[in-house]
Amino acid sequence: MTTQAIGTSRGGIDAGIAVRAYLAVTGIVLLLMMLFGFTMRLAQAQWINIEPNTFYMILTMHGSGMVGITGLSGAAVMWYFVRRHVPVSTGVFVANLVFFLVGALLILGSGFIGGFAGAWTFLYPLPEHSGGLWSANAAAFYMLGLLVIGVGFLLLHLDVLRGIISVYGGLGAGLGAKQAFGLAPEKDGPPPAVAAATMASISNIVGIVIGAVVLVLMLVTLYVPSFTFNTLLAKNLIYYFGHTFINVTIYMAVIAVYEILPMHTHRAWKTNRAFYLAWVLSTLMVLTVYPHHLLMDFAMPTWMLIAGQIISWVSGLPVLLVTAFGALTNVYRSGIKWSVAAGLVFIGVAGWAIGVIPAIADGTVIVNSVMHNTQWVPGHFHTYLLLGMVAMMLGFMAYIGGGRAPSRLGPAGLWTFLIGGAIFVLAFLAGGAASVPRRYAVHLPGWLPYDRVGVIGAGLVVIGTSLLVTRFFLALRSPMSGDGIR
Ligand code: HEM
Ligand SMILES: [Cu+2]
Repeated sequence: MTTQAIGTSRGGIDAGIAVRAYLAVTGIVLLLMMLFGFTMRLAQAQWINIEPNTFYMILTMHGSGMVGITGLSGAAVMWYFVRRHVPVSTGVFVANLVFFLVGALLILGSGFIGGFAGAWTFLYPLPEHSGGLWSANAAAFYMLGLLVIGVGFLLLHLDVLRGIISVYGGLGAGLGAKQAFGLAPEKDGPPPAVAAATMASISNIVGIVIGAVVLVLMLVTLYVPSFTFNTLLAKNLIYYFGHTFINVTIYMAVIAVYEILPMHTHRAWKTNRAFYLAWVLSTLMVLTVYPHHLLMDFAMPTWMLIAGQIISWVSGLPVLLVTAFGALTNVYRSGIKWSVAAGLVFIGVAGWAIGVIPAIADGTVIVNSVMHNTQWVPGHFHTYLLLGMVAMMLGFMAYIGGGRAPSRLGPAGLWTFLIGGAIFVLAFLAGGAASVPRRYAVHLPGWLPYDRVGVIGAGLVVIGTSLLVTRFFLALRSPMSGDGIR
């Protein structure tokens, strides 16, 4: 692979160590958050007993922790690969990790010490009205934690865009806009990592700024109760931010697919006009699709809901299609030698594609009015996040730290993760189809069979992920293997 990328350490922190630090933090936080999820599933299955207050606190910590850690690890994938093409600052990259850790501590403190349980979506005015369960300070710590994490990501994405502009001359060129519209030869387009990083950074910058606006307003309402603002506006701003941030985690992680599969097939990833067009379109659509979270809000302007529904059907699709098709054609008859890394990123594409189908169904008004707030929703998003995004990211982790780890650990981890993951998400989807509500601490007897199958799947996911993370940590002991980053 390319050695000595453009941004290679100019004194100061070594980029290889920084990426490994990101992944080490990811391994630990991911497993911790999975254990939180496992605990919730055990409680719903009535195999353990926890207070509802504690359940909702754990739900809040799991939701924000998972969204945060997929963001962080997605950023590691993006930065590692985009850095081969454009100059980026290792200092900013490390600063983002520090901001993340500080924010994560604030958030964990708000939950485990302050009892904050307003869900990761902190829907206004819930944080302010805890019914005595948590204080204004606890809610403030939570929101400050999100703000601090947002600042880190903002700096990182700005730095990535600065690097892209310095090499390609503009954001349109970074996306391959001319290629998308047939105005320039396909072969002169940016590499896939650059197009994806441009899209991800533009979207996340807009989303984070909007998120910061609503967080600051809500912080004021905590201490100045006479200050209020429109709840529907707040919900729009929050879901704009939340939808964008979580979607961008996938758009960053997918870069691992574009880079790792070709190393195994010895075929370059084909970037044609459709590829660039897909990335241009999703940059536009990710900004307009969030109203699918508000389909049951009758006070929303109808045209926005209709737009949200239609764009939901098409917004994820272009990039998904070019990626799935690209992955299949890259692998087909290539004589690929599968490794754990290649297997995981391939599973990631499949998990993403499969998970989007029930998501699109739910983004449709008539389906949403039945499935809204059932476990259908965690069913679809765990499919494309766990079996999609996290699988791609674990593939990246295996690629960075694969080399000299014991050989059995990887395949055993991969299969346990895959089988467990499938059982786990199917249990959610089946529960949703049977109208089991989401976000309920206490389940009725008729719902328990779904929950119990879910526990088994979740347990296997935790075991499989532990094996893969252990493999990564064991590989850290040996000198950095030939991934060309030093
Ligand atoms: C072992 C793996 C995992 C387990 C056992 C697990 C378990 C759970 C459970 C039980 C819930 C609550 C479902 C309900 O509403 O009834 C939940 C919600 C959620 N999970 Fe996971 N999960 C896992 C992995 C992930 C991953 C990888 C992500 C990635 C982002 C994630 C993000 C979320 C989010 C955003 C929520 C919604 C929280 C809310 O409703 O406010 N989870 N999870
Ligand atoms: Cu959404």
